[in-house]
Amino acid sequence: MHILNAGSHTIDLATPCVMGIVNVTADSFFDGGRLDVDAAIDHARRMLDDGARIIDVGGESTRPGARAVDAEEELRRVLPVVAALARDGACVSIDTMKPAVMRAALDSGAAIINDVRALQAPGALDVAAASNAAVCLMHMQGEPATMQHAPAYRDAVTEVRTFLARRAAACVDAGIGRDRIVIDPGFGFGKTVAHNVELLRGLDAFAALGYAVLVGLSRKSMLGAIAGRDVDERLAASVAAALAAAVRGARILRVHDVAATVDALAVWNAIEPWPAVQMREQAQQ
Ligand code: 7PJ
Repeated sequence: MHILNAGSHTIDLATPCVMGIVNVTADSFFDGGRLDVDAAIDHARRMLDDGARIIDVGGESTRPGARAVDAEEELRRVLPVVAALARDGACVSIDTMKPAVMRAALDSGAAIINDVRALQAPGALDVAAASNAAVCLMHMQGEPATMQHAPAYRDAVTEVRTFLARRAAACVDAGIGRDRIVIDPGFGFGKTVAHNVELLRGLDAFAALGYAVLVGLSRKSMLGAIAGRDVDERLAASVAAALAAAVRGARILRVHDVAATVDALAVWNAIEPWPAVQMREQAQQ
């Protein structure tokens, strides 16, 4: 089975799919974000036309040094966007660390909780368990404000994989089925360029855990470091990274550039088989 169950949506992950990023923020690192709700909705609808399977809506930037936003302000930004897209029938993911925002977004029709803190905030796991939404558990070393100061691992792949396996097990213990769980190594979240490369090269070890793997590499600074490009010149590098991840078993690609990524996947799809990643079935719990 290669299925992700997310609220009323059943997402076929036999081939990789694309999650389009919509930032309703003032200070996101690439597209600057859009505080204008209508512009954010239009942008998301274009991504859906371009082939995005999921739209990830965020109202608080997690980039290093970004300003924190309180729950009320975050909700004011994201809820109208979540509600409009959910009304369209889109599969909407809410990118937040706050349980109150998770709950309100689910009430407005979100089908996936995407949490860079892997549901470790008090109450977050309970919100997810009380719903039928899917969850994306991401690894981060440290805190957004300081995570890039001195990231250190003995063995990045082993440490990150162990953390994600533990968080996924906590979800299963709380009653969240494996068919609702997504794991993500968290590229750029408390990692040097060398750590990120190591994690991407070792991505099959994450896929082998039996949960759907999501990666977010789009326009990130590691690609700037490798290609020597500013953020607005990282399209080709981002598409290459997305393909490299998909070949190693990633099944959800979180990107800004939906059309280009969908095209690249279509070409690969026509030529090469995707690795048969083993998603564990519920019966095996
Ligand atoms: C990620 C994310 C990521 C998941 C951001 C950016 C920075 N959520 N939210 N994975 N990155 N799951 O958009 O580059 O890598 S915010």
